[in-house]
Amino acid sequence: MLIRSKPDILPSEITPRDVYQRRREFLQAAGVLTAAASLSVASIVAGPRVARAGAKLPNVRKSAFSVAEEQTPYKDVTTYNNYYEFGTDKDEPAENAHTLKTRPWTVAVEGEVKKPKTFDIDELLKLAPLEERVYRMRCVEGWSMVIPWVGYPLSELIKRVEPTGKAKYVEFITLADPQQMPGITMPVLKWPYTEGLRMDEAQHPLTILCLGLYGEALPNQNGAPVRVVIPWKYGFKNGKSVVKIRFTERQPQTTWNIAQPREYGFYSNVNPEVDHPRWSQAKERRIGEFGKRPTLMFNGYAGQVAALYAGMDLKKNF
Ligand SMILES: Nc1nc2c(c(=O)[nH]1)N[C@H]1C(S)=C(S)[C@@H](COP(=O)(O)O)O[C@H]1N2
Ligand SMILES: [Mo]
Repeated sequence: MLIRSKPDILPSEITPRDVYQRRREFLQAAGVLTAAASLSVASIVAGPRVARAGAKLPNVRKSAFSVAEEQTPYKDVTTYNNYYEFGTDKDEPAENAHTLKTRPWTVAVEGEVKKPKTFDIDELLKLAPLEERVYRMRCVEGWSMVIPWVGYPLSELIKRVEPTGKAKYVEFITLADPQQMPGITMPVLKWPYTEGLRMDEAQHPLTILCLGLYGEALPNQNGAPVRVVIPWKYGFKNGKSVVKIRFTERQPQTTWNIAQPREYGFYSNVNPEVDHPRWSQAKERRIGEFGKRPTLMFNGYAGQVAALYAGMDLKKNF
């Protein structure tokens, strides 16, 4: 995500990765990297390899909602992150998020519900069968990944708290603890980071409460221990390290909309026809690939979600 004081952050953020990828591809093409040498050269170029610390999640079943595209390597998924509470550079969350304490952890579900309840994280892990959901993810900055998330439909949680007739929206409030999160001391965003969905979006079967990736508990930098994932919307809608879920009658405020209302709307559906005021959204760079590919309407999920927006002007409701 971009802040006004750093208007050129987009190309400068993407460039170091391009350099790394190109160099690696070049070395491979030139035959310089044998299977054995490739690891060590890659780690010199890219820094130390990431330890896989996440506990394996039990009984994860496959889901028909997964896409069959090539998955972004674990290393990229866990070292190229946006998590401003741990710093605004892509590599900072992986470096800094070890200070996040993910136990004990609770998620308070409140507002327009008949059965408000505070869920313990270990209860959430067992609330519904865990599924692997391989989703395309698209950041508003112009890059994308394919990530095998683990979770279950958010609707599983929603139905247990029984929303009232007044519930029209769901607000997600994430952790904001300066003791654990060095980035909170920087006034780059209004903390806590909050996001929101309309009820029908929140109940859509693609929307998941996410507890892991690559078959393991979520790494801290990816939003441990629990986040939301909504694959047809820009990355910033996918709030990390959620501590509160509130059902509301009025459309909730969202962090990026507060920061830059002209640039980040409430809906934030991936839409190649609505440019960001400062750059085109027509194409994206899949992390690990050369060149760019066209961005698809609703990130390729139009068949499943377009009906949610029938009759809406998506240029106005961006
Ligand atoms: N709490 C919180 N959630 C957040 C963010 C953040 O800075 N803080 N960044 C968002 C943005 S801009 C993106 S692209 C995704 C990145 O998720 P990933 O690092 O797991 O790929 O997280 C989103 N959720
Ligand atoms: Mo993003």
